[in-house]
Amino acid sequence: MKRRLKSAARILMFLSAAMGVAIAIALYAMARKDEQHARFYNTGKAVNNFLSSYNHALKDAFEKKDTSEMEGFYSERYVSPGRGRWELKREEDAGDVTCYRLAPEGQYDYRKTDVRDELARYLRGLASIEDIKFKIDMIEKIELDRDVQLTVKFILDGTDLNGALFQDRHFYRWYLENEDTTGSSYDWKIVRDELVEGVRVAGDGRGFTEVDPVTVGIDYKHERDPKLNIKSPDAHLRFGVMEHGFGGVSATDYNNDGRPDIFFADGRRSRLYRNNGATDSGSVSFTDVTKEAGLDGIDQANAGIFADFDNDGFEDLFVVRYLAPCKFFHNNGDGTFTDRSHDVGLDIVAPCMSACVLDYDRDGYVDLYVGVYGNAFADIPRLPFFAQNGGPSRLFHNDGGLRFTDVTEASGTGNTGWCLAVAACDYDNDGYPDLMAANDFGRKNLYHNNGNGTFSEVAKQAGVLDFSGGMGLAFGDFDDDGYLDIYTSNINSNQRWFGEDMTVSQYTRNVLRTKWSLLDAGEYYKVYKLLGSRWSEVGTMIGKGNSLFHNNGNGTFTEVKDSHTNRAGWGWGVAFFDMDNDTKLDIYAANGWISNTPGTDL
Ligand SMILES: [Ca+2]
Ligand SMILES: [Ca+2]
Ligand SMILES: [Ca+2]
Ligand SMILES: [Ca+2]
Repeated sequence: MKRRLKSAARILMFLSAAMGVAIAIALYAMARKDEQHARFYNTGKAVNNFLSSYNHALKDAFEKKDTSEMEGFYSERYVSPGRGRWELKREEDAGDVTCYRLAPEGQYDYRKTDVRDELARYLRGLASIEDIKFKIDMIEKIELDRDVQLTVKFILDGTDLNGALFQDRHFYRWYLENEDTTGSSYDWKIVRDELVEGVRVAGDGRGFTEVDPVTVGIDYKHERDPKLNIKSPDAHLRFGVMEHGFGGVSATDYNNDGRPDIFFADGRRSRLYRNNGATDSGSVSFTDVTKEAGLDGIDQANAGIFADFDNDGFEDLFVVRYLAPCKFFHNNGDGTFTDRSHDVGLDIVAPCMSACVLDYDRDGYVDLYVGVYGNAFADIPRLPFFAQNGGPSRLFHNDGGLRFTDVTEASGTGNTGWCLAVAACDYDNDGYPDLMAANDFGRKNLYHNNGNGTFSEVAKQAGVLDFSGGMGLAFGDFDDDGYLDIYTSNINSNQRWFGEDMTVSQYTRNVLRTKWSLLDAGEYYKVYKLLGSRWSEVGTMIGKGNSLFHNNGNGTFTEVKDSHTNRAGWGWGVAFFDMDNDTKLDIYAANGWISNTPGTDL
């Protein structure tokens, strides 16, 4: 017995020694990787500084009409074999704008003097510059501190010699080498460049006329929910970003006079403006009818959803509120509303953010789906790219007029992401409306309506996981094939390069060293199950911007990557509409964020 114990102790000692060695090796390997990551980060930062200097020098060159300083950015060894000259070539006119594409002319080798002449020619074609942006798009290859192959995004807003407003969006592939001889600093030079893609869109800027809302009677100014003001000592927000996430606007004809009215959902005082119609001279006016309609005093509101829930011919109002009881107002048909929130069963309290209506069981009564975010007072998004500690979003069945039943669980629609937007449409044309949800810090959910009161989550199979900071959703058949396509809004970041593999693995190492590696192991496994071997790309997916998905007509979607619709800033709301009545759907993508100093927006 004693001998057995002794040998067990020996084995145990050997095992712990082996484990100790394994841990030491792992920690050493991790430290080496950390150091590599730090060099990756510094190289990236130095390249960003190079781009920023290039940007300023280009502006100076335009103002001084002298491109000699630009030569300093190109190596004496610069040569681009077979590059040829890049020229803007006019494409077909698209409505009231003109599109040009940058294309190579000839196939001869390009030298430093050729680039200088090309830049001078380009700048001579401009009458004014409003803004220039030069950013890293992607780092394609990197030898730390030595050379970098990257794609660069160049955006220039200005006017041309004919007075047209235009924007150039060009992508170049630059090969940079560090020509610093001291070995301790960075002196990047371009040794070769290639054209990836270049587009110019020009127009007269008069497609729409801006009207000061006050001149037409709309004196509304947005205010935030006071409880979310982080400057106030009472606001104990764990997730402070929430203070910016408020407000919404709806157009509806609440009094059936054929003219769309406007409702603003507000943090302090929501407002309804009646559209008085146009006078003979064409001028339109609105009147603030909030009080007389019985809608005064609605605060903490994120969205006003108008729909005729009881089929009496007048649009009723559901108000989505954040951690305050949601509201339901019955439209009395005489220009007034009555608060029926409690007796219809919709005075729910949750971090509600958005809502949409759909008659999911086709009983003739519109049902309601409410998108629920996370509780910013109690939580932060658990994982920045896969937060599942929000919600649940909720589906309410309309029981035939003015009574609703929560059917979230039975229907399988309780999305637990930090949901910012929901939308309904019958994407597979089976006659039953389906549901989609956009989640902040996560993926999209697509709920296929099975036609029997239940839904199946099919985002992965349908190809619309679309990992990012999901903000908005829109359905529209942009190619007129009879199947509704999807446009989502996400974050497009100038610092997307910082989300590349090396940073994701750095993040993984950091997590491994904390208790979270055990606590969140299940969440990481879920991400892996969704993305498979592509999991390490999640960092770049997050910052890549809005997505346009074409409906293949068989229940799946394909992202239209060359549609030029993804770079719309930090996306918020999105909509399809036909701006010029040519029957082809256009897109309006709102964006907005509190930007830091240029180049540091993530
Ligand atoms: Ca009604
Ligand atoms: Ca229904
Ligand atoms: Ca369907
Ligand atoms: Ca379509």
